[in-house]
Amino acid sequence: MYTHSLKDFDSDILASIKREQDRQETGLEMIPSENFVSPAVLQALGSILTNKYSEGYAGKRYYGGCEFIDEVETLAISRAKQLFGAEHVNVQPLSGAPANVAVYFGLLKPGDTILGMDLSHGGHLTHGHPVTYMAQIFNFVRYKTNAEGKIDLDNLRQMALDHKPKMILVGYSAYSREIEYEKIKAIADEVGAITMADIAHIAGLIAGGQMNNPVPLFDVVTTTTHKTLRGPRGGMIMCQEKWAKAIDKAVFPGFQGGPHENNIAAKAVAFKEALQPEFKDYAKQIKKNAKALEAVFNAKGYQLCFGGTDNHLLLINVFESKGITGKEAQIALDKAGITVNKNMIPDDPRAPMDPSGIRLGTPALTTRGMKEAEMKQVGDWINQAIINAKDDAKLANIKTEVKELTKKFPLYPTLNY
Ligand code: DSN
Repeated sequence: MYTHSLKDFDSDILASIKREQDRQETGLEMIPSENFVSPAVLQALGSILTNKYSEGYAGKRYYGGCEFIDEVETLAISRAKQLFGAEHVNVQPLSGAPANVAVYFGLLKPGDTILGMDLSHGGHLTHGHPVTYMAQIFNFVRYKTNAEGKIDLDNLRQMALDHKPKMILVGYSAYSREIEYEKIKAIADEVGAITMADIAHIAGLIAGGQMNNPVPLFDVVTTTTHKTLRGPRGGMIMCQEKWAKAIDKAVFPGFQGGPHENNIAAKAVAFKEALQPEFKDYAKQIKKNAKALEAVFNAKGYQLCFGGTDNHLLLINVFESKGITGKEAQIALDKAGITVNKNMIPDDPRAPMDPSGIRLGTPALTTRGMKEAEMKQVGDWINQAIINAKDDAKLANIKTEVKELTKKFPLYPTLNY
């Protein structure tokens, strides 16, 4: 029936894929939520599993012909349980935002109060930002970090006592410090709140044993699978057995339709990779590399939000440090072949589309095999690009040097479309 390949049939899309592959190969990817999946994950993702409808769960599907799909999904679940020590896992969420929304609807009622972190202090849009529809349905109250850049647990406790939330939510997308789950659980227990952690950014560091794991302690934990966990773009919910039915019902039929089983197969492959001993070394190196960058930026007079990093990322106030906005820094770094993202800093006086900060991290460069020595060089290039942001010739020179470095760390040498 079908004989045409992408190459034969759609040269336009193939050309775009190749250009993007070249961009990934020859640049430095430092957006902390991005990573590079293995060829094995790509293979599962591009498999014929995409052809199959399978609403429901293993053994209880609405369609026939699901016996092999059941094998795939069951394996993904058991590997995730082993990786995080979870009682119950749902691997169907299409990504992190739908996973969070399913949890809110599964465990709460409209109007219930959720205590979550303010976006500019490192939280996430889906943790109650007023622009989201969730904020029209649930009553989000937002806590912040203190002047030292730490989560002020006394203040969090006082807010919990004042607002009596049904849920306390931790886990962040721009916060660079460790989280004290036991202490947060104790506060939640005092007010009878459900505990939820969104570990999307740090799931790989937790799986690799390099950060505290909330899964055995918290009621419910959501994650994406494509960040430090290095799997395909997708989501997952882990919870205590007592919430299993409510969570599964919320994901399907409450919120989603047919699961993307090719994606679930790719998650299973990534979980198997994360269960290998070498994944621990990877997670360790992510942190070492972030520390190496922290040292460079400290030495060069940059203001690091939250005082530095315990994980894979740094949030840098470039506006205060070097008089350049986050947007200007992002553009300059793009020209130098280094990809980061502009980002709000805590209580940012500037606008979200042109904020004071940039956010950068080490998961993707660590996947390529880069270590502390390369981070020293990369930190230096970032500083050079920022202080020479208007000098296109200098930025082009950095880009040439960046390209030379990337040749020593090939990304997909065997991948050929
Ligand atoms: N967009 C992701 C990030 O970059 O952190 C979070 O959803």
